This record gives sequence, C-alpha cells and structure tokens, in this order.
Amino acid sequence: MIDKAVEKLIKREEARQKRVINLIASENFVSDDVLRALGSVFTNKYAEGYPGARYYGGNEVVDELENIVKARALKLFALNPLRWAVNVQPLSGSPANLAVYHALVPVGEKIMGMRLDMGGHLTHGHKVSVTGKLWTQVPYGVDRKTERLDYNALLKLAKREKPKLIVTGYTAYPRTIDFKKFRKIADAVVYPELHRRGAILMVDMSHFAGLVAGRAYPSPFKYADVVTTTTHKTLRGPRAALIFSNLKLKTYDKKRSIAEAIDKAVFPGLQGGPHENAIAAVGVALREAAQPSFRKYSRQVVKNARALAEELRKLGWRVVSGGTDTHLLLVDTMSRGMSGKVASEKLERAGIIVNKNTIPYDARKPTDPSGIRLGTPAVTTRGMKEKDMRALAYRINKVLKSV
Ligand code: DSN
Repeated sequence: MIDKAVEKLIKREEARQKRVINLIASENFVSDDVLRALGSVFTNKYAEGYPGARYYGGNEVVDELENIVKARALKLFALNPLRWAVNVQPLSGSPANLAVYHALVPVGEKIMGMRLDMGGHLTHGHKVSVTGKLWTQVPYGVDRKTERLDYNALLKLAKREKPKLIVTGYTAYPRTIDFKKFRKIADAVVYPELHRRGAILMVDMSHFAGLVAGRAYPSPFKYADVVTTTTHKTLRGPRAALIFSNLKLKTYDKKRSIAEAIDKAVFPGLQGGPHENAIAAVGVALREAAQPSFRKYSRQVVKNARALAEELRKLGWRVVSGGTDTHLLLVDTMSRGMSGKVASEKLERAGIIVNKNTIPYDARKPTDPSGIRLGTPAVTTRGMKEKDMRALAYRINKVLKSV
C-alpha cells in the first residue's frame, strides 16, 4: 500500500486478532475469499434500485450478482422462492430492522420487543434508538427466576397491548426460542377497530443465523412473517444484512405484499446505492455456509459454548439461566463481587476479549453492568474444541480471581 499509516494499522489489527482469544459472541473470522470479494471492484459501482430496474447504466454484472446472492440466501435456509423473497441490500442489521418497521408498522404504533437490559437489541424499540422514537415499544423480558422467556406472560401482554408487530431473536439470550409459541402469541392479538387479528411476527436471527443454516438451532421460517439477519456473526460473512419476507402476507392497507413494501423501504426509503462489494462477499459466505463443513462448524460452536458454560459453573461462576443452547453465555460476575466492566478489563489485559453485559433484572447500568457475555463462533473458526473450552474456563477463572 502507498498509504503506510493505514497499512500499518491493518497489520497491527491483524496481529491483534491473531494474538488474542476472541470471545465476542457477535464476531467471527471470515475466509480469504470473503475478504477478496469485499475488496473487489464491485465497490466502484453505483446500483441504486433493484435487478432490472436501476437508476444508473452499467449494471448488467451487478444485476447478475444480486440475483445469485438472493438465490443462495433462499436456498441456504431451504426457502421456496414462490413463497419467500429476500432483500440483500441492507447495509447492516440496524437499517434492516428499521426498514421492516418503516415498511410495515405505521409510525406511532406499537412494536413488542425484548428490553435491551434483558437481552434485546436497541433496534427492537429501545428509547434511545430511532425505532423507539418513531414507534412505541411494548417491552418484555425474561422470567426473574428461570431467566427464560415466559410464553404465558408474553401472551397476556400481547393480548392487552395489541402491538402491530412482535419481534423475537436477541443479542444476549442463551436459550432456544420457541417460534411456534411466538406465532400463537402473534395470532392471538385482536384489533377490534380494524376488524382483524394477528400481529406481524418478525424474527431477528442475526445472532444465530449461522446456527440455523448449520441446523444447530431451530429455523424460524415456518412461523415468521419476516426474518432479518446480519451476515457477519455466526454466519461468518462480511458486515451486511438480509431481510426475508413471506410472500403470502400483505401490508395493513392490503395494497401490496410485505416484500414489495420492504424493498421500497430499503430503497429509496432509507438507503441509496447498495454496497455491491459487501453483497458479493455475502454471496461467498452463503456458499460457504451451504457446505457440509459448515454444519460441523455450527454444531461445534454450540458444543463449545456448552462446554465453556459447564466448566465455568463447575468453577463456581453463576451462568445466567444455568447454561446455554446457543453460541453464547452470560456470566453473572457480580455474584462474586465483580462488575462486568472490571471483569472484561481484567480479561482483556490477559488477552481474552469479551464484552461487559447486563444480566436479567440487572441493578447496575449498561455501562457498568453485572455480567459478561462470552461467545464461541470466533474461537470455533480458529479450530478450538471442548477440551480447549475447559482450558479456557480455567484461564478465565484464574484471571478473574487474581488481584
Ligand atoms: N452489537 C451486536 C452484538 O454484539 O450483539 C448486536 O448488533
């Protein structure tokens, strides 16, 4: 590179990533092919619009690219193209979620979403996010005792509050989600003034999309109306996002399918030119995720998270909800008198990267919460297995107990 300053930083970051043990649940290491696509000449192209309907000339290659990526996305999740559509243009998860609400929920209406401090995401209607300013969040959490979703409580809440959309899929919930129960909850919402029933069910599978692809976590597609996902977490692609929509469903005004409304919300509603280089890299990642080795990988991700949780428990650490069914776990460090901030800083000094995280019913603030979140997607890509997780748990325990 001619720019030595940036080149040096790239090299330093590469060395840092190699040196540390990365337990950030939402990070991963992409393949060289994904990087190659991301750094390709597709970055030079403006392609506002959709295949066959662009605002600029010279899009014949880009059109083919987007169509291939769409087909791969549907195939990976075993979706019939006559029943599901996918938009591959969202720049990342937050704009993808915003696009869904913008398309499907009139401004000012209610969105039922998990509270941020219980494991939800900012874009599930939190007040500091634009999603909480334009729409009203009906917040829900987990049961205080089990630290798991209480579907009966959710049903009561949904029937009482009548949200137009219910969002499930979280950033810090270590357990399997029962999508069938969520479908029933959404269907039980009645809007007498509209003479209709049934809230839209949106699943944000950003965290576990790779596990769904690898058949290591239940698929939400049988029950959801809309599914959003980022592509850079367990799915192991570049930073981007996808929105899947069920073609059977119409918007509230019944004027068009939700897929059409979502396409319009992404462009021109929220975005300009799509990042075609990122879309190309998503295509590469989707192909990789369709290989048998990816199934093995995603199963190992879950096995590793379980082994890590189990070993930490044996060493006396309280793991939220008692364990994990996914790629992540939450450790209540405050139960041993240490805030999540202090714990994460201590671990970072020892070369183990985690993030501080609130735990359910946290009495502390998100900037200095009671726990840490650990995830295994990145270390599993590096080839770690259960025995390495046990060794890692010992190391974590030693570091946290040191003065
Ligand atoms: N920031 C991501 C996470 O770490 O979970 C969610 O977008």
